[in-house]
Amino acid sequence: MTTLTIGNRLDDEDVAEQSKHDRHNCITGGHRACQGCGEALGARCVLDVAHRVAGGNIAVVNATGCLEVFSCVYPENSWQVPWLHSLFGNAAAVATGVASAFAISGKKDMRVIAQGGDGSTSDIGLGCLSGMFDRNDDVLYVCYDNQAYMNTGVQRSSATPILARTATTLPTRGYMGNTVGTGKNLPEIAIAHGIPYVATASISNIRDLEEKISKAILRRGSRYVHVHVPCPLGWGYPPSETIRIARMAVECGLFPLFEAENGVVVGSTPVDNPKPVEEYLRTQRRFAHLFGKNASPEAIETIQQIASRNLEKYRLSGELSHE
Ligand SMILES: Cc1ncc(C[n+]2csc(CCOP(=O)(O)OP(=O)(O)O)c2C)c(N)n1
Ligand code: SF4
Ligand SMILES: [Mg+2]
Repeated sequence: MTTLTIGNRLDDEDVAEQSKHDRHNCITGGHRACQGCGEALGARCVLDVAHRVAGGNIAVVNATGCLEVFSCVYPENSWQVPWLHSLFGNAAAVATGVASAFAISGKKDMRVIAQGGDGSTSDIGLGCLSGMFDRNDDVLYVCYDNQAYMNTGVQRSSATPILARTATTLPTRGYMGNTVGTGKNLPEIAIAHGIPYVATASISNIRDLEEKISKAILRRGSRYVHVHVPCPLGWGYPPSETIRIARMAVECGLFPLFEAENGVVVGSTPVDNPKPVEEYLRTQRRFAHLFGKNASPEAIETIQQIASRNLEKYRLSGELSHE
């Protein structure tokens, strides 16, 4: 059964979970995310479809970060699923414990989801996450990547793009923002562990995101999904642009969409006529110093090379793609 909003002309099985009138609504409205928050939308899409596919048998462990802070300011709480706040760095370890507790008490249908921002996932929580992958613990870990520590005031994380301005990478004379040659690629690190399932997803492609989560939630062992979630406050753009900016990141090759199983990339979403990265960079104040009177074509070219390498590496128009 569908609502009378967008998608109501489609058959039931083709309708996105978010268009169904009986979606579980795991995160109710009334929370305190900023207007246009990509992370709030991403988490809602992930959890509603996971809840459907797992027949309601999900429990969620959440690292400290915007998602946790905006959703549960005491005494209020937006969560409509069993939900546990861990520390900033240990969501993967806590989730492992929760999964073990369900297994030991015979609740074999329960699926555990751990979720955190890019800071908790790629920096302080990476040790716990790597341990979880190493043991192949039965948890789906979802990283909502807004490319900085947003909750504490937009500090750099190891997922912050090179040359971006953050509160701790302020461009000054002779310094163009986040240093070229730094950073980590979390999906690649996850793939290197050889875990059963790894995927990247974007809130600009909700069907693809829902498909990947539907697949990931039903598998056993460690699974990792990395979701690109633009942040209007930290990136410096109007809230109404969140989806367009997320889409542009995919369309220029800076955020490739792919899936991997047991350490091998098995599919990717093709990009027809990739856009120049400049179009994407110009939409956000965090890159404004690369344009204007101190324009740096070399810096833009450096970022373009990353996008071009991604397009080639993940064969976004080649034989591995889904088309
Ligand atoms: C051990 C520890 N260090 C620092 C903090 C402060 N802190 C809370 S959230 C956060 C940043 C979260 O960044 P990220 O994981 O990217 O999530 P986002 O807020 O961007 O969604 C920090 C530094 C903390 N809670 N615990
Ligand atoms: S700062 Fe960014 S991630 Fe945090 S609630 Fe606002 S828009 Fe969302
Ligand atoms: Mg973040």
